[in-house]
Amino acid sequence: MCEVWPRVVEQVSVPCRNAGLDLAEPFQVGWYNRAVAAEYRVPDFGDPGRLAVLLGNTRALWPRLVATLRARPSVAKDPNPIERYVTETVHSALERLSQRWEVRFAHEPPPRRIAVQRAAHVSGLAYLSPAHLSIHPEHGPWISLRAVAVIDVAGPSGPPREAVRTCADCARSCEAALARALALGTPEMKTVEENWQAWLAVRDSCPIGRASRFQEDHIRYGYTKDREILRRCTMITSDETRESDS
Ligand code: B12
Ligand code: SF4
Repeated sequence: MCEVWPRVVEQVSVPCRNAGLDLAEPFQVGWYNRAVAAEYRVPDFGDPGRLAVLLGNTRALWPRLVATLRARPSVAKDPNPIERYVTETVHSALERLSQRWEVRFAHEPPPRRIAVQRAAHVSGLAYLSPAHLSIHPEHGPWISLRAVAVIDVAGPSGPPREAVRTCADCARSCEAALARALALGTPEMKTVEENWQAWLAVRDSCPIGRASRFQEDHIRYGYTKDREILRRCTMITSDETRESDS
């Protein structure tokens, strides 16, 4: 019998890709739910064999995001513009499906938090490294993981996929870089923002995926959340932001 899930994945991934969320990895929801503690599990519609799709992005996101922020000043003014953009993009892709669906975003706090790097590992998208970064075989650590969608249709069968063991034969330069970053303070978002260059050095220490390094503005905004970067990239003046977008 012909499987339905590849077509469903296509229906979700094409609009996401067009919006810069260019990574979509299908998996069986039970692969993930069995690998994580109860508080990180996602709904499975009563069947661990249902389809799940991990959505993320490479450097493809930034130009699409900037174009959207320019066209829709209210998104640019949102306190968390990337989260809003990702949420709207994924919801609009899922709303086109005829099946039931549920979604959890990587930015959602507990009790809806997901262990999205574990999803990347069991789906085969990216290997979970000693630096606590998910390493994609082509893009290295230069990926962001955004959401897990669960769709009420039978998913891929068989055992979990093995992520390519990117770290197997590596000199592990990331470990020294991680130790240097940790020496600057407890790893909380505030200390990451204050010492962002040291945390950036962790990613930069990985030899995989250097050609996929994010654009400089994307990097700076991602680590510092400095709104000035968005203002400069989108060149939105205060007059423009007063005009409402639809
Ligand atoms: C909380 C959090 C953090 C905390 C982690 C501390 C902690 N005790 O958990 C802090 C603030 C330190 C942090 C820092 C950063 N993070 Co962060 N973070 C998260 C978040 C929102 C939740 C993690 C979580 O609780 N997972 C659930 C638990 C159960 O999973 P786990 O497998 O047990 O633990 C994993 C993580 O928690 C993390 N972790 C756990 N303990 C520690 C301790 C240290 C020192 C660090 C660095 C990480 C870390 O690594 C584990 C896997 O190895 C995820 C998104 C998500 N929903 O997963 C992003 C996420 C993991 N972060 C991400 C990134 C990019 C960063 C930063 C580079 C800064 C940034 N935002 O750009 C830095 C540095 C990371 C690095 N390794 O170099 C990306 C990773 C992408 C990738 N390619 O792997 C994610 C997936 C967000 C995203 N949208 O893509 N992060
Ligand atoms: S430096 Fe090596 S061990 Fe570290 S994340 Fe990259 S490939 Fe893995």
